[in-house]
Amino acid sequence: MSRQPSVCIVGAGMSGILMAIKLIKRGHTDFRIFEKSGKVGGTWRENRYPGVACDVASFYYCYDFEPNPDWSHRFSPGPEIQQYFERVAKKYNLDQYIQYHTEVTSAVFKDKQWEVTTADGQTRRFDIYVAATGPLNNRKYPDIKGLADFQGKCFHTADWDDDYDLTGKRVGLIGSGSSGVQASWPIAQAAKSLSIFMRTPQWVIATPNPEYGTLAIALKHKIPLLGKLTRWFYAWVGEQFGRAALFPGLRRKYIFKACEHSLNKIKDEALREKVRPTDLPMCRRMIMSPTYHDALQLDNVDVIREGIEKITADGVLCKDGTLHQLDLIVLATGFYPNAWNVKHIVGEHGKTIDEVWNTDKVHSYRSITLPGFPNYFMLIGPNSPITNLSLVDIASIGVDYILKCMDKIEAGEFDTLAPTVEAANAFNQELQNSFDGTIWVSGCNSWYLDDDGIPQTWPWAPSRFINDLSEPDMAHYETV
Ligand code: N01
Repeated sequence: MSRQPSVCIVGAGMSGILMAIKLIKRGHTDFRIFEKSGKVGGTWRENRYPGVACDVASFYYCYDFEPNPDWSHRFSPGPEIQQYFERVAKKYNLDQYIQYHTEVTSAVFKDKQWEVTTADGQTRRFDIYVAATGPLNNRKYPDIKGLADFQGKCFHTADWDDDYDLTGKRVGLIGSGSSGVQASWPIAQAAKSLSIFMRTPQWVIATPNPEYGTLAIALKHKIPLLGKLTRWFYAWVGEQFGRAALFPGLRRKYIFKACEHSLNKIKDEALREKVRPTDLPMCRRMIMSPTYHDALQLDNVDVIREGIEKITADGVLCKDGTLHQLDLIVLATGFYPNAWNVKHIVGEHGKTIDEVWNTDKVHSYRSITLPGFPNYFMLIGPNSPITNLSLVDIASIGVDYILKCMDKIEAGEFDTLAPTVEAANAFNQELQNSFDGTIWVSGCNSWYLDDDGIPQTWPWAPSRFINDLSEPDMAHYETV
């Protein structure tokens, strides 16, 4: 291939935008981004529920080459994060490369290229396919009897109705993971009442979320090193959390203590015990919230642990026979992980990724490539270190890896590459054998675990991810 390989990027969220910018920075313009919606931002465009924020500090949850001295809080609100990605996309003129309202309906590997068909019926060919669709974009709706019978309003946290006025409303919130926890305080503040239907309590650290004053912001503008130091500091904090999840020790003990300390913010013992998790902190996603424990103690908030029997026209009927009459039901019931639109991606042997994963479980080679799918790359793919590294870092490391593969293609070393089955199997075998001692297998149920109870995370330190993806190991690849 004596020309720049053409690149198809699917998704204009945090990782798709990053891929595009790094291509541009390298002088590469032969690429297209397909985005199913009308805006960039991905997660932050979709998740607009009240209270949405990132549990990674803002100075760390942004691109290192596009620092933002203007972050308003340690954990800035979701709309501010969305504005950041919109601003960066605008700065790099990404609109000219993005095809909005265009869903990819199939991608078939043929004659050393990806034949990509979109919902508008068009088909184009690309040398490289980058799935930048994120690990959590497929909403999970609860399988509760009668949900469709409810006569009030009902929506998922990722489909928040911005026009719905909460004032004076009786709101039911099903789910108490990160989304439900974050939404509790602002809903309780605005609504008449909030009934939280909590099936499994989760540990929540009451992390303070200070606002950065004008002086702090001005200083960060004047001395960019301050922003960099803040970023490094939060990267270090993140690493401590990551290590605590991997093996027992002081870090883990400290986090357990912080969780217990946070729970003790609930003064009423009965309420405290009602929401006390029975599993270990970090086994499920650790939740950070400065307001959750306060929200639970508000007079208009009720925590219901009785279990849902069914939903009726008027509200939620619990197993103890109580009918909770509601105007709105918010489904904070999460997402299906690894929904990569994989039903429509057909590799060189004529099988879709979905078929391959149904036979061999969800797997990858080092989270980024897949045997039988040449020049196919996943950003934040299966088993990425989503629990011990910022997603921005994971995406960035992945993008750099893809660019290194592209360098080799451009240098004429080969046209296509795909990991060998042996290399992927060896990686996955080692991965599955390495979870002993990690917190994720300490006995809880979470979206981290696959159907066999194997975590879909990274069992090693982030340094191994950085190292494993620092350079494509060509001994593990088949090339054409
Ligand atoms: O979803 P979840 P989420 N009846 O899967 C409950 C990221 N995120 O949207 O545990 C009753 O964690 C379910 O109960 P149970 C982050 O990675 C990040 O909150 O299955 N309840 C659980 O309580 C996070 O981990 C941020 O018993 C039902 C809840 O719904 C991931 O997204 C913010 C039920 C689902 O919790 C997902 O978080 C938001 C049923 N039938 C999200 N079905 C930040 O960065 C489900 N539930 C801060």
